[in-house]
Amino acid sequence: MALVLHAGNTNKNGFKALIAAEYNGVKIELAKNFEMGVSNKTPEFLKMNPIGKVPVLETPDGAIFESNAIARYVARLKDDSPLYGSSLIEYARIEQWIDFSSMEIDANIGRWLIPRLGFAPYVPSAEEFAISSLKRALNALNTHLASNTYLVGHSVTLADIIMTCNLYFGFARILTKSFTSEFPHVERYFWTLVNQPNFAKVLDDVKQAETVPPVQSQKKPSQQPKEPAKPKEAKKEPKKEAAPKPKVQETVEEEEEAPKPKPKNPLDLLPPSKMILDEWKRLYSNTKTNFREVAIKGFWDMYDPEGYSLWFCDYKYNDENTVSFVTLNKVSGFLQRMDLARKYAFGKMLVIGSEPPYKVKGLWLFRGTEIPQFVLDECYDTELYEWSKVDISDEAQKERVNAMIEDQEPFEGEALLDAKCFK
Ligand SMILES: N[C@@H](CCC(=O)N[C@@H](CS)C(=O)NCC(=O)O)C(=O)O
Repeated sequence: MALVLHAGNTNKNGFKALIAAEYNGVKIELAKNFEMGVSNKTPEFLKMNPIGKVPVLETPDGAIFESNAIARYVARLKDDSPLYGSSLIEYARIEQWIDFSSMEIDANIGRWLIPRLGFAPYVPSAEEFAISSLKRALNALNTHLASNTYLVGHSVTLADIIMTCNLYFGFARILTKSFTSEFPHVERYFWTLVNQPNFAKVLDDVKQAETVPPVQSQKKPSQQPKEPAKPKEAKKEPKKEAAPKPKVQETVEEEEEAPKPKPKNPLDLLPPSKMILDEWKRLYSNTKTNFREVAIKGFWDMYDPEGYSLWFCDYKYNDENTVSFVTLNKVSGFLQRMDLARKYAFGKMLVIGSEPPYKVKGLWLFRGTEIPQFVLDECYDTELYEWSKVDISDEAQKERVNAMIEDQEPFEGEALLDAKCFK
């Protein structure tokens, strides 16, 4: 018998097991035609979970309820799965972060959100307490993530899966950008993880809440949806191979609209430029010798200050770059997230220093005379850097551009740990 998960396909508690299954190559089917408030009230369902809550996982050995327990089961289905760590201390730390994420993060997000949606009494002093408890927890998480890419060890574990699912619910519903910007390492962690392929197969199109939901009048028990309402698609049978891509739109059913034509990027509407970005990228990649004479000279011959701009960026939190691979991962994550600007940008990122703390400095060439708005809006890493426009009438600044393009070492008197190129 296959594993069958009973839950609607917007249930972040169900996502925990689905993501763990992607990592472990385990097949989980979603219960057919599951309908919240109906399917979980049947006598058959109550035999699996006497309080009728979802998710429930049916296994060949019987049912399991409680989403963390279900996710643990899936994580352990594969022998030696890295999701569960490789030593007693790692195992304990994974459990530590699972509990922290459930009790300190998820519970406080719920205490803030649920009364606002009218599903519990709204008490301002209780809300204040929930927010301050959540901030206290996020602050601790932020400090941990300043020098760790993952919660435990050097790869994704079940703790990251559960933490990310809980943050996902918060980010999607109530944790607006102005709230999360106080926790830049949590933001980096969250966006990096939701973009990992095994997460992205389950969590589709993650969008951060733009506003804190207004306080609604309290609903009667019968009106209370116990699980996020499903988008229309949820009633369809899940696809066989892949977990269905859920959406976090919970309390309001959305009408499905015909796909609108993709709006043109405003940068495509700029007057044509004599500089062809791809030509520069080709010249950069193909120049193997005489880099100064060929590539750098070629760059300035091509450069069009009316159609493009050059920017220096400086990481604001260099003091926290105490671990080399974490620093390198941060920079790689930034470059990954800049993928959306590939047609409009070229960049060099230098990780500087022979010992910690490492400095991260970069040079970016953007189409247009400003940093494109969609880059500022969609690539949150841009906020982690101080940006200054290169003044090309200043020879010293031009020389700094050359040194960065060339990976000149020493750079500003220091060795380079690494130089990464975005092209
Ligand atoms: N601690 C449980 C929470 C489960 C839970 O609250 N499920 C909600 C949907 S997200 C539910 O089934 N509510 C139905 C009800 O309360 O009757 C878990 O992690 O599985």
